Amino acid sequence: MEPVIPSLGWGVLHLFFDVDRARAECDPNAATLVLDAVESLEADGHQALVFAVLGHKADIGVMALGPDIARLQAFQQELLTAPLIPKDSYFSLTELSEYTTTEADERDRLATEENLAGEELEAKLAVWKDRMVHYQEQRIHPNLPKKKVIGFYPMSKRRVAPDNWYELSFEERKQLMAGHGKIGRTYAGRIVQLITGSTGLDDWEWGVTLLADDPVVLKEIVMEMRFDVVSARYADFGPFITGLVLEPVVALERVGLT
Ligand code: 76R
Repeated sequence: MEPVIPSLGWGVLHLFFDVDRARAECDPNAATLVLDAVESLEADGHQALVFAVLGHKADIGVMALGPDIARLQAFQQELLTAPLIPKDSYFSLTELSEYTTTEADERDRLATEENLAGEELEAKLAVWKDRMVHYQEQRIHPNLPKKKVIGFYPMSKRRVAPDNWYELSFEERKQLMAGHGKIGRTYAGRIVQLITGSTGLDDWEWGVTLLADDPVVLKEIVMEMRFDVVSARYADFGPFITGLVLEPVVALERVGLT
């Protein structure tokens, strides 16, 4: 199978299934088919999170990501050999944001907000640069942490006058996104967010994946961002789905696949 490697970023598939109970009952290998597919995907340098979905939007979800989208498609197909009925899906790519703070922005902030200059400023800037290298690498090639809950929803920026995000100047958008980033950073350590781009690839412009140990934090961050102008005025949201991230074998057991 010939690999298809995006020139920037990794492919991300969010897959949602119901269990086909009739087939599952007479298939003694039901769980093994899924477990083997996950194991071989991971052996090929990709990652997968398996989660039991809360509510009846689906029974089980799998978030799979990695460098080769042909490999992800093969994985998607392998899962269908198990007694699973596809319910929904989302395809996106990891990306860097064009609004990421630049070195010049941070230098400016250190000088004006923290009143730093000379060596002191340079030292702080060097620490920031190190952190940014790591941050950007994590956005493009994320290493998904094991948290207890996952939240996923697609979103777009609004394009309806007078609230057309795409008609704002880059400076206006960057300034608004700085406010968004500031709120986001107050959640450091409590939430891991992965914003993946899907403009032209799937029905919305981004997939938002949130991982946390406490489901309250998922609710809090989304609520707080609703009051921030970027979300309040310029964002539209698709359906939300929440799940319990578990060891694959446990997640499968919870939905009746053994
Ligand atoms: O300052 C920086 O350099 C990075 C700041 C940053 C960018 C550029 C950032 C920080 N985000 C960025 C881009 Mn975000 N984010 C969302 C949602 O529910 C909602 O209202 C919105 C869904 C959440 C919860 C969230 C969380 N962010 C984006 C973009 C791309 C916009 C574009 O390109 O036009 C979207 C769609 C988006 C949406 N954001 C943060 C967070 C959190 C927690 C942070 C801070 C954490 C961190 O810095 O790692």
